[in-house]
Amino acid sequence: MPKHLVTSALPYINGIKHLGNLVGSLLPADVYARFLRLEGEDVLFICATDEHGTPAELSALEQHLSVEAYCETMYQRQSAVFRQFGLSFDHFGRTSSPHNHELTQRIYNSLCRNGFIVERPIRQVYAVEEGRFLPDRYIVGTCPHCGYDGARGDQCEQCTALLDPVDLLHPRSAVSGSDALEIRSTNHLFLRLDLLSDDVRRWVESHEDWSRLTKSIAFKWLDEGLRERCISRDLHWGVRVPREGFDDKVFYVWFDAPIGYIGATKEWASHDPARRDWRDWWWNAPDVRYTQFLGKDNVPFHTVFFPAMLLGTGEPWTMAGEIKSFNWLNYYGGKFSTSQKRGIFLDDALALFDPDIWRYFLLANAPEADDVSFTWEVFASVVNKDLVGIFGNFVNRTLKLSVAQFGSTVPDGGVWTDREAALVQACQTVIDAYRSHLRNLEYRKAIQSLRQLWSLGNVYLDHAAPWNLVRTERDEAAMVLRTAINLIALFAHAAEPIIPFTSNKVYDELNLTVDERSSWIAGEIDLTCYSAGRTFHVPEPLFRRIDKDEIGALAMRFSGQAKASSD
Ligand code: B3M
Ligand code: ZN
Repeated sequence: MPKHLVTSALPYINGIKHLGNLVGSLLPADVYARFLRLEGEDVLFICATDEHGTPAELSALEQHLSVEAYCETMYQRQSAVFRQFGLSFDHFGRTSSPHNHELTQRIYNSLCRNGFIVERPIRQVYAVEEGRFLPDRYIVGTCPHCGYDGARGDQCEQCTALLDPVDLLHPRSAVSGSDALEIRSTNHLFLRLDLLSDDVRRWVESHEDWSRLTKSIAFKWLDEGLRERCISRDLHWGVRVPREGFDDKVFYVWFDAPIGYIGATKEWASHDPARRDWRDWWWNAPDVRYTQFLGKDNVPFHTVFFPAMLLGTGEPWTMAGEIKSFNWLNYYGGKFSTSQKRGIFLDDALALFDPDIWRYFLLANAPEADDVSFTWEVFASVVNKDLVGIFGNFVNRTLKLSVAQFGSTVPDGGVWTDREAALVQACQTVIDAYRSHLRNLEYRKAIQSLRQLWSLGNVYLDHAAPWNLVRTERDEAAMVLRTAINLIALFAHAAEPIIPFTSNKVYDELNLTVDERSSWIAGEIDLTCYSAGRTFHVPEPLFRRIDKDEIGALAMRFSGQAKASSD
């Protein structure tokens, strides 16, 4: 039986992430990990903060913190938010961990030994007063295209033109403001992607089953021809380059970030060395099936750059079997942006609605085939229709009627009819489809199936009409309600990978035993196991309706941020 390694793209450390980050990798990875665990598979779900690079240094500078202190604070905040969303990482690590530093240097050394690293001089901007080379983003000046005077050396945020620092008019250091800048030559390291191109292509071609999005981006890069890529930077914050003359340099953040998947696994294993070995997952481990989740901007790094690094070592590293990539979730047509604070951020989202509301909505609208635009209207309509109208309503009407007629124990009496046998059949068909969608990483289809399953409950009740039967056929009414209560448990189990908090609430209300709680929908469906005489509570409505006024208020409240995008 294969073991499943699951990773989500590593959220960058600067700032609380937004809904786009959540639906673009973290949440689908969590649902998959939860699903596989429920299916009884051996799963390791790994994530970490991606901490190196210029943006972290610049954010720390802005907040007058050392970069270490800044990253520590943000790591704690990100971990807390992800926990509140129910992301069930086996380990949430940090790319700044010693494990990652060591692995990064080790992989670099192997690449060096195999002749895939070359040292070349490049011309860089040097800040005379600070006595250091400045990365592109550390240089600001006036954009030659639009005249914006805060343009960065890599890109103008106003007109989005890609820039070279030498293009800027009146360039100055973003750190000190000093304009005493010179162009000087300094040596850097390059990874010979050109030499690794054939190996990478062969590897990509061996994965015919990848999605169109993943494959098209990979081949676009390969077809354009891979060129050697600079993997060192003139920074202090990062993984030291173990090479003479490189004391003031660190590795490029995209060099050590993907190694962070391995580093975080190593850290996880170090917490229980008697029972865990990171090599079981990453080194010479043909029984591992590795699935990566990421947004489309990260595809080139996961289909070309990271694989090239691993292949270049000539060592038996585990490589991705499946790469599930996502398009963008936009905010009213514009991009969510951490740097521009546009869109809905995860801490605000949690203050507004329960995590399950977001989890369900985001997966129902996952940007799988295309970019998707978030609007409060669509959000409210999904919540009101599916969660309030279908699942919540079924639970509520079933338990309320049952209590009113038979008290708060599962009613006794009556025998099954063809209607119940047909119900089991129908549920079975939908559940089979649901499980196969989850296994195939088709989230929208999975949610459609879940919704369809829940609907079977309401259809059953409408058809059997126990509110009429209670007057004439009390035994049959009891049997119908008992069956419906069993359906509630079944529905909650099925929904667990998607809305785990709600499922657990339902388990509580139905007083499920420890064993019953951990049961899953893989076996044959049994709508009799929750038997007569057991006690339950009627929960508060599981979800609340979002009305027009509230939608208006939300759209208003977040419109400032949406508007800021266009100025
Ligand atoms: N940190 C990209 C991002 O934050 C990134 C992913 C790294 S995965 C190894 O958009
Ligand atoms: Zn510009």
